[in-house]
Amino acid sequence: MSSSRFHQNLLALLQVIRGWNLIKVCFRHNRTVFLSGIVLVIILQFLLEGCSRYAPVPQIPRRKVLRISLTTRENVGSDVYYYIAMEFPPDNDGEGPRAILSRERSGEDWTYYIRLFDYQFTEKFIKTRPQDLDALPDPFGSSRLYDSYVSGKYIQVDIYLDELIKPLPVPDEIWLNFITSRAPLTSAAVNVRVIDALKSPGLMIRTSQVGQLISNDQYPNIDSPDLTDEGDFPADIVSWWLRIDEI
Ligand SMILES: [Ca+2]
Repeated sequence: MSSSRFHQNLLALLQVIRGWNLIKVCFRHNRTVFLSGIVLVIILQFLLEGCSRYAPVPQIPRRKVLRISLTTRENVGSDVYYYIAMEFPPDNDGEGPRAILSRERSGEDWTYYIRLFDYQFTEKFIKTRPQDLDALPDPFGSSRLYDSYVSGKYIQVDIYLDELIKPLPVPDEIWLNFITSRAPLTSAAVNVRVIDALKSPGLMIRTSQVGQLISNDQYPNIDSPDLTDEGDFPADIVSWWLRIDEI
């Protein structure tokens, strides 16, 4: 040990002895004050520990995401219009969005839709008829989008529910339909053929049922029929599922 290190240690020892002597003097002169101080320190330490232990942990609010997955008979086609149509209360009459893409009843009971065409996702709220039926949908890059992709026969769309329906809270029922065609939604008096869609009485998901898988297996009565025309196979939805997750 060097002499300077030894010197430092010696000084530290002397300070400890000096401090201890001071405590002894205090204790001797005023034992009550000294004991009260110790009790006060113990109480303060207990309170501080208790506060830190039971302090509320800040909660990050969780958000609900509606996940929609469609599978087609052949690879998703660039010339097919894929519509995911939704209807929110109080509009619903128990049937959901109708599979009608033209003429007077076009987009009947559609509140909102997501469209996939030429591998591009777009979206539209239908508030003013017939203008919103004929307008081009908006790019689907909004705050509602959580994720979306097309891969082979799969179409996946995940959307934030709290950004889908305003004002909040999100209603407990959302009605859906999946509709395909080779021409877009229009109010014009033309014949837009619906290739595939869910059958009436429609599909409803409850937003309170977080984590519950809803699929075509549970709804044979409304599932979209299988197509027989081979040219329409990219537009043939053969299976689908929905789920609401909290993230
Ligand atoms: Ca089908």
